[in-house]
Amino acid sequence: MDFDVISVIGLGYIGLPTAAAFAARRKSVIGVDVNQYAVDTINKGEIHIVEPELDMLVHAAVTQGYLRATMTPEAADAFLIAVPTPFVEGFRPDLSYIEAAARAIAPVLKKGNLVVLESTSPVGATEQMAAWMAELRPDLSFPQQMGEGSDIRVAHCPERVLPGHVIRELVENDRIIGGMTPLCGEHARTLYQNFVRCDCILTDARTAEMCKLTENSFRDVNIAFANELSVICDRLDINVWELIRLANRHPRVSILQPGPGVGGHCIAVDPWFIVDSAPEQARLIRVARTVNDDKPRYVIDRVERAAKRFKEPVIACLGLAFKANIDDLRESPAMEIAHQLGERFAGQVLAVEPNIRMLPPSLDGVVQLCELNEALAQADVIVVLVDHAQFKRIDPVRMQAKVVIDTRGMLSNA
Ligand code: SAJ
Repeated sequence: MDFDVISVIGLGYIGLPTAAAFAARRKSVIGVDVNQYAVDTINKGEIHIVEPELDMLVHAAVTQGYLRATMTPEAADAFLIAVPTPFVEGFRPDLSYIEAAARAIAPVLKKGNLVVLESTSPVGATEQMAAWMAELRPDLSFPQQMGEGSDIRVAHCPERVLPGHVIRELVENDRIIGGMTPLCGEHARTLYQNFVRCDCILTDARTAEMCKLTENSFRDVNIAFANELSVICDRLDINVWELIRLANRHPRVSILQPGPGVGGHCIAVDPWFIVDSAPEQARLIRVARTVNDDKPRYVIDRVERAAKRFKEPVIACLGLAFKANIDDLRESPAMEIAHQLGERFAGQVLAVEPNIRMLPPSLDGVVQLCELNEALAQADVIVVLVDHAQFKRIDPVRMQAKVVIDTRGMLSNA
């Protein structure tokens, strides 16, 4: 089986690097996105998102003619769907982007095509995607109807890359590939072996879906353990960072780091897909989500208590991104904390975020974006929300006369 033309649907944080990775292997790649700005930017050889090294890859792919973007799907040998899967009211998964993508490519599908769902999805989503395509193309057979003899092959291959390290991890991470039939899996493996240097391991689609959710839930539960420890240690007057360092000297203990909460589009979302599909059974996973979601409120309470010592306290929030050394503010606990503090202490809250040039609309007029030096000079209370590299270089002397609330253990772990 040959995959000469590959179409990637969804040119965001996952789709665009993946499209560029295939293009770098001299495959002809058609990127499809509903966002006109993204399509135009990519066709100029530029990028609309921030990810190290991606700009060079996309520039090369476009100028050498291996990658082009469009808003309308076209015929290809393989289709990869990398669209968002957020949740809606009641933490229920929202498959509407997958449905829209499946319906958009259905008209251009032809016998022998492979369709791979990359989006992190609840169990059963790949089968559902195949059903949507089958509904629109009664002239073609799909695996749920014809098994190994189907015209169209369908598989799930969840993305597993870490933002900030996407280009390296795309190539170096193992891939879990869940075919709707074993042959579907084998076709998908052949496709990914174009650029994946590590193992492509085959399973069925439902196990692959659950595997991705399990990975992120495992991390969420473990961060919740660290966050709960940090609250217990505050109560018992113990330095949680030292405690974790000591406990981790045990050969079978490896505790993660507490923080102001869990952000991003993945770890704070995916566990809910498991809870939604098995609400009675997923008790620990649900509680972990709640523990992590409660952490920003706990931080705000601490800041409010600390601020009581001052008549008109100036509060500096260090960091707005959802984790260190990135510019991504999506679902960031730091944003939530800065926002609530800004409303509570109007005109007195400064925010330092070296990775952005202007505040997002939700914080505009609520807090004041300022340089690190100015914030350190003016603040009575300093709240470390993100351990960006720039903050780690702060001379501790500059914080001595301040009240410091360090949610990341930046000072204790220095
Ligand atoms: N965090 C802590 N303490 C820790 C580690 C992380 O509070 O010890 C917080 C971070 O500050 C951040 C959040 O958790 O707010 C998530 O950050 P992360 O670095 O753990 O993960 P993401 O969301 O950037 O990427 C995760 C990764 N999954 C796992 O490591 C199991 C990545 O491999 C996935 O591809 C990605 O989710 C995804 O797209 O699903």
